[in-house]
Parts: sequence; structure tokens; C-alpha cells
Amino acid sequence: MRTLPLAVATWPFGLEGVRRASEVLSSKGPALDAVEEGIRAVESLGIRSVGLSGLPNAEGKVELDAAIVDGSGRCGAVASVQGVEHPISLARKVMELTPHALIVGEGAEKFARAVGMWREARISEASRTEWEKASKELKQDAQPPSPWYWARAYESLNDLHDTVGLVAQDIDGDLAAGASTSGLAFKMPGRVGDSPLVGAGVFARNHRGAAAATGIGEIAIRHALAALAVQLMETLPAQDALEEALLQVRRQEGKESLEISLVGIDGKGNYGAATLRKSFPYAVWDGHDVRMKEQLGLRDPTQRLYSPDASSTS
Ligand code: SD4
Repeated sequence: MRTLPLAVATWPFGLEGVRRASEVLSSKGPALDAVEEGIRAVESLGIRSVGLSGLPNAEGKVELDAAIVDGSGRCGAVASVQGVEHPISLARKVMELTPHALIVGEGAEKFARAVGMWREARISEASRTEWEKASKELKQDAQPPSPWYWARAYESLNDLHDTVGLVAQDIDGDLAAGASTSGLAFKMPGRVGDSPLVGAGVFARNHRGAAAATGIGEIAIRHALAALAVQLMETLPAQDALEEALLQVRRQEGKESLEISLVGIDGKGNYGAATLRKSFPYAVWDGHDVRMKEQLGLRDPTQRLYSPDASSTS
């Protein structure tokens, strides 16, 4: 099958990722390379929610999560890893050089050293200042499982949108998905979100679809969200499948609005995005131009209000 190449990524910083992915795809590169290269571009931006510039955990350490999935069924991931500039590339090395799917913490750091990807873990000045401020507050009522502690971590999501999730389809119709994040700011040390968990934060199967999630990882984990969305793409176009997946989440969680969003591409080359927030900005390259789009939240549990406009599927 030959299709128009496509790349879709989460949040405004996703634009940079989609731009880089478009260069790879335009020169007939595979979707897997487009995902890795696109995410590397975002990891290099110096933002406070992806890469080494990300905000740290409750102990001031930047712990990174990332995964990459090839539509052929291969995958690799790293979690809670420190001192790695491009965790998405380390995830790809896990996929290509080891028989494993996920390596965490110190083991992932050892592996990073072995493949020349480790560097001394240093927190940026901006992140240190932010962490010092937060840790003073944390000390007042500090230890998990205090509800206040979690409130502080989740609060960070209000103005910091964390994960870069990127899905791509190449001219052969092959799909890939990936994600990279520093996770929730001031999280409990060792806490792992959805992004490095294949099926929760990312999933891809050729001919069926690819999806990536962003938001509160625990929600995506509870619902195996990316896998659910891709499963639904077997019978539904991307936009409907993503909305249906989030409607199921909303029904089961019993809450109208939740900090969780999805981007995806189905096997036929339609793309979409869905959210349980009020709105969700995402970036697209559809073979023509790179642009930002805004997806509005679902209106009520029985109805899809915001069906894709004519330009949101190709
Ligand atoms: C996590 N899903 O670690 C990530 C955070 C995120 O927008 O995507 N925030 O739970």
C-alpha cells in the first residue's frame, strides 16, 4: 500500500517534532525513523517536561521515560532513567540490540553507558530553582501518600504539558509511535507513567493504527489506552476510534473531564486527536504543510460533538 505520509504529535512543541518527522518521511524514510528523529528534536528543545531539561522528581532528580513502537510489532522502552539526552534513541537501542522490551533505572543507565548515550545527570538551573521552591512546600506536608503531595504533582500539569507523543505513517503505509517525557513534575521517585508502557502510552500495528497518549499517565495505564484506541481502529476511522476510547475511559472513571488526550493515525491514512480536557493543541504534517490544530473536548458521554472537520482527516 502506498499512502501520503503523515505525522501527528502532541502539544505545541510537537510542531518541531512533526517538522523533523516530515523531513524524514519526505525523503522516503521509514515511519520508525520519523518517530525517533521527531522526538529527538523535541528532546533537544530545552523544555521543562521532555528530556534532561525536564522538571525533576520530589528528590530533585530528572527521571525520564520513553518508548518506541514499530507497526511490525517490535518495541523498546526505558523508564526512570537519568543522564540520557535522548531517551527515545535509548528505547530504540533496547528494541534493536537487546531481547527485551523495557529497561529501567540503573540498568537503563548502564545500558546507556554501554551504547555511548549516558552523560552525567545534571539538573538545569531553571529546574533546580523550581524544585527548591516546590520542595519547601513539599516539606510542609511532604511525604507520599499525602493527598497534598499528589495534588502538587498533578498541579504541574495545569501549565506544563508533558509528553511528546508522535505517530507517523510512511509512504509504504507502515506505522510507528513513540513518546518521551520527564513525567509528572515532583513525582514520587521511581514513579513510572504511561509513556514507556507499550499499550498504555503508545501503540502501533501496521494496517490497523498507531496512537500516543498524554496527560495523567495513571489513567492511560488503567485503560491500556493506546492499545484500546488502536484496537478500535480496526473498525473505526482514527478520529472516531480515539473519541470512542476516551468515551470508554470517561464512562469507567465516572468523570466528565479528565487530563488525558490522544493522537492517532489509522491504517488507511486518516489521522485524529481526542481529549477529555476542554481543548488540546496538536501538530500535524499531512504531506503538504506543518501546522497546529486544536481539538475540543467531547461534549457528553453519549454523543460525539466534535466530529473531525473536513481537514482533520486525509
Ligand atoms: C506521565 N503521561 O508521566 C505523562 C505526563 C504527560 O501531559 O503526558 N503529561 O504521566
